[in-house]
Amino acid sequence: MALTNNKNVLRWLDEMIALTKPAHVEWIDGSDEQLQKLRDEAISTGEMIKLNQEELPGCLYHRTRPNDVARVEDRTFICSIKKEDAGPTNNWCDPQEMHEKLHGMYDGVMKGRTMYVIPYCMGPIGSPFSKVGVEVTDSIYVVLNMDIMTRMGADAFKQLGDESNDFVRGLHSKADVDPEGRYIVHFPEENTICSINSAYGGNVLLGKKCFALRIASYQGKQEGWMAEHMLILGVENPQGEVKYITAAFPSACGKTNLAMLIPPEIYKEKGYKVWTVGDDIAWMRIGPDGRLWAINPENGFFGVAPGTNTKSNPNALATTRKGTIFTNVAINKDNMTVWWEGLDKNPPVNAIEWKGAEVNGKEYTAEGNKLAHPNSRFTAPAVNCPCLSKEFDSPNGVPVSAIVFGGRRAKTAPLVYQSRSWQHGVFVGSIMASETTAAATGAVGVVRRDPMAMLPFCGYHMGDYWKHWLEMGEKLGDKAPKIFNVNWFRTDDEGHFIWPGFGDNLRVLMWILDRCEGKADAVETPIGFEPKAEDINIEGLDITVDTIRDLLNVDKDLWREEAKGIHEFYTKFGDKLPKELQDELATLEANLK
Ligand code: OXD
Ligand code: MN
Repeated sequence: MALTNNKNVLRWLDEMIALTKPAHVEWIDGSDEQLQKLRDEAISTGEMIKLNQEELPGCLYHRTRPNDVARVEDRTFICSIKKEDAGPTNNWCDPQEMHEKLHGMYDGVMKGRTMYVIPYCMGPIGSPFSKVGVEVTDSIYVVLNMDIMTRMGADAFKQLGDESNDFVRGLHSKADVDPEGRYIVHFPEENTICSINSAYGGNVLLGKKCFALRIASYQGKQEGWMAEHMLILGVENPQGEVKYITAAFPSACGKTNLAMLIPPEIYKEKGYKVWTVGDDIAWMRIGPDGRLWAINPENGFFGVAPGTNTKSNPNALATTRKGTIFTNVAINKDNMTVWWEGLDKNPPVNAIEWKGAEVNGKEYTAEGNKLAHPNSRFTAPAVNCPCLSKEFDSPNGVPVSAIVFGGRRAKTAPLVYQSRSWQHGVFVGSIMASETTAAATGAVGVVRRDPMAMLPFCGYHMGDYWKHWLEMGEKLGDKAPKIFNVNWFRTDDEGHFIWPGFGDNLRVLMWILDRCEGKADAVETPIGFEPKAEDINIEGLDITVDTIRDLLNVDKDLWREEAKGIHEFYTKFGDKLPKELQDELATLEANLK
């Protein structure tokens, strides 16, 4: 029975049924009973594997095809009506042409299968920030993941109401999981996403990257708000006041670790705490008080498993101990628990590696093979997180004091610096870059520019996106959050990381928050304001003030090279590059003379 009377939903659904021709249609109401039935069915067909229910209650395992293990940027399209609206950093195709192509591929694709109709809400139900999507899919794996990652079920239709047409249409079919026919397509002007021939997380959980970043960034531009690839965390001081920071880093720079960090002993003793609001996406609006407020539109964490352990991120590990779906990690066959590289130094002897082969895990890894795929994942409910913020479900979100950008740079970027203004901060975000981790062997890696960590996720022209950032800054005026850049990844001449990172990153966040409250000094450098070395608290650390001085050093020669790289990058954007950013680049160059 239909879960809504909304004619816009019903009309679209009729079209999807006529196109894909499923044998059955099942509305997902999100009830425990329905989800249990789907879990049982997926276990009986082998789509999901039941893990040890004593050690990992409610946890399931799923393995994808070896050709289907990550997001596919080269098959991801933004089909705006005008090519220039997609910009030079997105694949584009004419919407009509793409619809025709996809139509042929979706025609009858669900014959003999069940179509699941998933209503879901990104953001807390009842929040003015929240938006509704409907995903139809032929995959139970998608239904069970969407249950964890979103507010899924009948309540989402309450949020939408009976008349509204403001919902994102998502059509997914795993089809034959054929990489040649794999497409992840966004039609921003039609509020529509089409995904076909993949059954892997980021390509098929359409609420996440596809909606909450690509479509939502476009909506934000139209409606005056921002959808960003940012974590949200709160730092509580001993007086019980909590200040919030959002931070954007390219994929694989430790966003989940920072979002869940455990304060160093000296801060813990004094009563400091860190609270997680989100680890990947922030939707931000100007509140009635004129400040910028953020929500996490998601309801769970889709985290990279390898490298997660009791030291790097005990909170994430604890979050995965119940009600979690593991994808492409390894299984310990003796007790049906999970394992991945970096969990501990004890790979299971009787292991099932991620592709499904039974191997001696100790020998297999000793030969240099990986038991878990490097992009294997956990899908874990946010409520499991020991440090989940009590504001997680707050309809108004949290007020943002600071926005932090960062990347992985072996030499160029200092540990931390502050932008001179919002406009300069937009420049700092626009020049974000990361180096490939060849840096670990001493060689400086290849620089990949990833402005605001949004390069693969901005649903429109990056030049227009920067303009939108500048306009938001104008509206915020002196209530705008302060903008910073951090780099945890500077290396010494042997290629070793100098800064301890992980929980100790709080020491840098403390300077950032002190700056926001006017409590800390700064020194001016060619690239922005830096802390005085003595103002980064190193109590209890094995490093000296001189090391901090080194970490803050701005090498003018390297920055002159950097400026050349920025010029080159900026030329891509032609006359859509805001003049303000051109001016900021000129200022940087003048400062480096
Ligand atoms: C992610 C990513 O999966 O950024 O979050 O790639
Ligand atoms: Mn991400």
